[in-house]
Amino acid sequence: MTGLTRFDLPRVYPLTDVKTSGLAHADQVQLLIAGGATLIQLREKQMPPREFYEQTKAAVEIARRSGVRLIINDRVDIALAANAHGVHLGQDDMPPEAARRLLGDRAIIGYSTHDVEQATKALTLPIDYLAIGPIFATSTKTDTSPVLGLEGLRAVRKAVGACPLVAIGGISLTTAREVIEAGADSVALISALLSKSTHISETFEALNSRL
Ligand code: 3NM
Repeated sequence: MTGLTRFDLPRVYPLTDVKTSGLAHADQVQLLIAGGATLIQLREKQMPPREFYEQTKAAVEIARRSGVRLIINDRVDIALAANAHGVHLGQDDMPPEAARRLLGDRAIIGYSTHDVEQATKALTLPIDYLAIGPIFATSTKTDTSPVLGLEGLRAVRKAVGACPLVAIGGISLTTAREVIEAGADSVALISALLSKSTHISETFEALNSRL
């Protein structure tokens, strides 16, 4: 296991989403950084790879200038080509072992899990943090597993010990605190941060200062 006890997660972990925000990835990254984000994931499910690569390059440049770490959802190739800090992989993406071989020891690798069994199995993988979700119902992602609730999250925390743990799925500005109290080190959010796209920096800052 590489580093499953060493990676220091920020309390709030924003994910970009062009559909929710109506903004390019680099613009979302800029606004999130202005609000105080230090770790950001680019999440893109529709754009042609060429365009996503260009947007990723622009976002990486902005992030590196501010000392912010940028993680790419699913696409190990684009993370590598655009010199991002790492990738976030789902259960059906390239296996973390293969991604680690391509990206090297210093890359950040996150991994999505959806129940206690998957989370426990992931503890031996060469990853830096685990994500668990959906905690609550969400309309941002359609192919989600059953909702875990706060009880499910507590059970996962118990099963994974001190492993860096990100909670995701349907988390709002008002439920974020109870999600942290139930055992998450960090809350990952899309719609709660991005749907009011004229206030992304302010929304991030307000949530971050409360957690
Ligand atoms: N992954 P929102 S739920 C990207 O369960 C993602 O693994 C999930 O968006 C999982 O904060 C989810 O708008 C959607 O609910 C998160």
